[in-house]
Amino acid sequence: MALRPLVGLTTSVTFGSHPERAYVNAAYVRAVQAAGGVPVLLPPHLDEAACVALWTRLDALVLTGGGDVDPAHFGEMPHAKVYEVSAERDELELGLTRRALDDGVPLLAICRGIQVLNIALGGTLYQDIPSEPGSSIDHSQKAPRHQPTHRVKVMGEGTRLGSVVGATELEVNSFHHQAIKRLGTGLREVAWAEDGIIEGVEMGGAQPFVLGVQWHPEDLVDRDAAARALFTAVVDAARRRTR
Ligand SMILES: [Mn+2]
Repeated sequence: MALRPLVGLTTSVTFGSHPERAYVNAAYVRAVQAAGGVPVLLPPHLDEAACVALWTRLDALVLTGGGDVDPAHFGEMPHAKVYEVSAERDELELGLTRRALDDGVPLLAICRGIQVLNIALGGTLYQDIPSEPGSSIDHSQKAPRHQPTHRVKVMGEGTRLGSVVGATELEVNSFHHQAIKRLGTGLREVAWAEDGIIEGVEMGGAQPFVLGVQWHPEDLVDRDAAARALFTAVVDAARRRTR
């Protein structure tokens, strides 16, 4: 039993004129540590052998936020608003997600992560919410990251998300212009914004810990017990697991 489980955190890559870098917002690192886990950053530049070697040591996986997944992964051409597509990152994250699902490694999928999880299971996305399906809610908030801007309804009864956050209504932040359209195989939707956009998913049945949220709990942990509970839950699930 790992007392301080190793939690893999995927990273973003720079675009444009910067030298190429892999990075992650420090809020993820702090949130995993505060929950008792040891964050292990996973740059998309890992080669296959390094990835396999690391994977056998990881106790949980957190998919972080970032740019868009190439819509080719769900059989579509990119909408004009699709941005910051990284083939390397897509490949690493889709691969790790499938490994986590196959091996029963606890998985928390955040923002872009919930979209990666959905695509890995054969689902599709709205490539740009304002274009389709449209919404009265601004899911790309201009307010600071720690500030909630819309409400999310959580299915409380019989759901993992409901039991983790201990609430049927949450105030969340929102930094996404894409959202789940058709659900991936085995996923169930368990949280929604007031416009019907899916904001939370989990695996049905007896599948080990797999949770996806469309908001950014790592930026809410200082003010919100539900946000802290998400990180505690994935670290606890990792602790309980022996591999
Ligand atoms: Mn939202």
